[in-house]
Amino acid sequence: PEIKKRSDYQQPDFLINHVDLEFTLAETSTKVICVSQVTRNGLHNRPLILDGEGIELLSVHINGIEVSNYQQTENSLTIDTDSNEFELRIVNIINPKDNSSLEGLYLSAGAYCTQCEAEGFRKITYFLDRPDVLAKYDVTIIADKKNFPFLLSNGNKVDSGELPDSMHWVKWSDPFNKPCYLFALVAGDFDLLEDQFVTQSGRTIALELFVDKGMLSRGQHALDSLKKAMRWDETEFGLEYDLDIYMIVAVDFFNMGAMENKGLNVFNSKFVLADAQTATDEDYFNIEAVIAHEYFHNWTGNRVTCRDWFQLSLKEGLTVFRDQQFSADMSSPIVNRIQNVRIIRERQFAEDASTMSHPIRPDEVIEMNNFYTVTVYDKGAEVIRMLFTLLGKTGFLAGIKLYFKRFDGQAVTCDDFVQAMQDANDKDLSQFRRWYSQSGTPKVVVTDSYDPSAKTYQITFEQQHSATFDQNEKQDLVIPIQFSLLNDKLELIKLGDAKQQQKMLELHDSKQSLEFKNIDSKPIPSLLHGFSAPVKLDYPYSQQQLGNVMLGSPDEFARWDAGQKLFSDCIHDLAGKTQQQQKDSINQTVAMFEPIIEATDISLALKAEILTLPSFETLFQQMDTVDIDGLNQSRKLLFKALAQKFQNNWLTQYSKFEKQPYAYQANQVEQRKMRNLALKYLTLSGQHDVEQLLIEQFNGADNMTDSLAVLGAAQLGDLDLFEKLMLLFEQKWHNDPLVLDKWFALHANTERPDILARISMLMGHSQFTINNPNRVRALIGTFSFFNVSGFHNIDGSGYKFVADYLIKLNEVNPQIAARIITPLIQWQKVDKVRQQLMQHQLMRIGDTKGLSNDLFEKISKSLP
Ligand code: B3K
Ligand code: ZN
Repeated sequence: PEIKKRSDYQQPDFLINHVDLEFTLAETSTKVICVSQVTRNGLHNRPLILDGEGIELLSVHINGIEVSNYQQTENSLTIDTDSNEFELRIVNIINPKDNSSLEGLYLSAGAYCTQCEAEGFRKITYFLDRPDVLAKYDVTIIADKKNFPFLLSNGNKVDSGELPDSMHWVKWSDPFNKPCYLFALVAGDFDLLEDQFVTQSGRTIALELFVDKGMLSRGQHALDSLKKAMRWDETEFGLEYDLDIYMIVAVDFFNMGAMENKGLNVFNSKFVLADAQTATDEDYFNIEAVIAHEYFHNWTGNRVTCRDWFQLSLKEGLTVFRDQQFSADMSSPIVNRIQNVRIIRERQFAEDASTMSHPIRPDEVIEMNNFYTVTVYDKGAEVIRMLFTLLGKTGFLAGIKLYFKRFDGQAVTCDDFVQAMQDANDKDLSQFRRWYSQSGTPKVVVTDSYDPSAKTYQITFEQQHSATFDQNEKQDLVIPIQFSLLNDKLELIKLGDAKQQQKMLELHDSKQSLEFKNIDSKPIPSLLHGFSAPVKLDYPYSQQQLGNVMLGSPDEFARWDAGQKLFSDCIHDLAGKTQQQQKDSINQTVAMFEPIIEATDISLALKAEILTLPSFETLFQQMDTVDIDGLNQSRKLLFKALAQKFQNNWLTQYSKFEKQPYAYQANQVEQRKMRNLALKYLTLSGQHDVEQLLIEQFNGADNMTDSLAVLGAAQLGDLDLFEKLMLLFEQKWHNDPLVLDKWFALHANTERPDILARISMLMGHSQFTINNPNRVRALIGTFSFFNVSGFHNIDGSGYKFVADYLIKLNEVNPQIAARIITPLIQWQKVDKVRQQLMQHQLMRIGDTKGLSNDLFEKISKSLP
């Protein structure tokens, strides 16, 4: 397969400014007529080369005259013409029914829908499938009226009519220029939830949410979220919606979360449907976030789009940043920030440590779908956040304003974005731009010294960069570091002349020092407030100092982070110790958390976060080489000790809050969070009456959060009750695939010797199908990402199991296969025996006949 390089970018040879599409929908042979108004771009006589994949071509006309002197290859159509301006008419057939890749036009449980980003439009018709070709679209859809009463596309409905044989048609017109990746078509029978939104300038927007029949009552939260997002974008960014109608369709078969097609978002039903019985607090949260994310794309992505796919972070990093800010405003900023950071530390650091390491703006790509990554999205958002920190909110918004003024309606680059930020603020961002081109996780090493006689304190920050799999040479970056200093009474030391208590250092040299005068005793630094940069921080904290930061830092993030470090240090230090030493060390750490349980100066939500152990994945990323079994064991030891030491406190926390009928509401959410954390600890503490508690909560729960928490706790405690409750759960929900996914995932994540047999059996469940990404992610994805003991079984059976499955999935849905292979290519930190076992399986997959580009790219990079 061909490697595409960012540096090879060329303007398109031709432009298309108007497209007239007509679809006659039929399951195995949908007819597509595409009439494009084409103009030659610049002075040249190169032919027109269109992209296309899996298309049956019927005819080509230029200016009404049929032509036959074209050349077809497996994925292109070359047409030679002298005209500089012409109408191109292409008629072709596609087969939505057999399209299991869920890219292009496909069937999702009987409904037609499309997914064109990144390069799926070429599966619909021959076209210039690249984001810098912007056109206006008129779309006519023809289908049987009974099965497909709703025929939808982008923009406004402009006409419709009846046809013989109970067929009908609808015509849509989108007044905005767009690249073809934002094209969408949906046809089906749905329940429709309708509402309105009045914009800040007084325009009324029709809001329409399409869901599966019978699911209407589960759509309200999504619709409410949409209205909140629309208002927030007006008040925070001054951005108003631009069409008269905004449609969202929820479908069951979908490769990702959702898609921001202009005026017609298509969503994975998981990110739309919710009610108390079937969705958890986390689901409610995610729905609000994804609805907002797609809505925010209307400006950051659609009105201003990417020039080429290497620039993906232009829209994704920025839009993730925007949805994070929105979520923070809608609920608890600190809990949100912690969640963002968890993703970076668990997944983005892992990606950067692996053979898939790439900058947020990649330089080389084989399959674009492989670059919808935590690096491009979440590290991309961290880079935007650093701009926000460096420029301040006012400066940042001035940059955004200039960006839209300059580039509205255009397809641009990450550099264009940074330039707008630079010009609006008159700040030189040339060194900052390296964040776009450099991969890897920087390390910031902090050292300090105190001179008691001179009463001066010096603190030194040094940035260190190691080579990554994709890049050897590294340069110094601009790293904003927010911090403060505490004295031994945990009071804040004033920094600088103003009464400033928090300082921001812009670290741009490899090493920078700051000196503070009139300091009475050696301060404790509280570092990287709010996770002000996506780096690993290294300061030789003593346990006591960490305890002090956890209790006394003015920054809630730093407090949480200090607690996490106390836990991680303890876990990592257990290796190689005698049992007695382990016990002592654990007791010492655990005791430090006593004041947190009693604390009244933090929210319940933050308290629950502080009392949650770092995940296995986070701990994994803190090491250069990992003893998998040892780490897993050590984490469990500490978990159990926390459970036992605070047994009574957990019971108090568990019983303290009065139960209210379920509502997705901040105070209820945090109470449930604490209660269910306490339930976990209680279960783990081995108290004999905990089963009673679990059964009572399971039977009494009026919501999915509380029911699922019982299952999670019973699983963690390795109780027999787990199996019994799982059975009851399955009986109750076997007709509800979205709920059943939670059940599949719980099974897949269980530590048991016969886990593979269990998963194989579940693959035969009537609700399981390899064709539905949600099912596959729940069962196979959960196993490979999270079932540490099963996946990493030293006999290699876990790796083989996943490999076998990926070989099958490669044929059905390469995109999903390439996602699930992630844990298998992250062999760099595990022991040599496992490394070999993993690589062996990678080679087996690599040898598969008909290997997709998606898997090829990841495997070929990851083999030595
Ligand atoms: N832009 C889409 C992602 C498309 C992924 C293509 N493999 C969703 C989003 O980021 O909003
Ligand atoms: Zn996005």
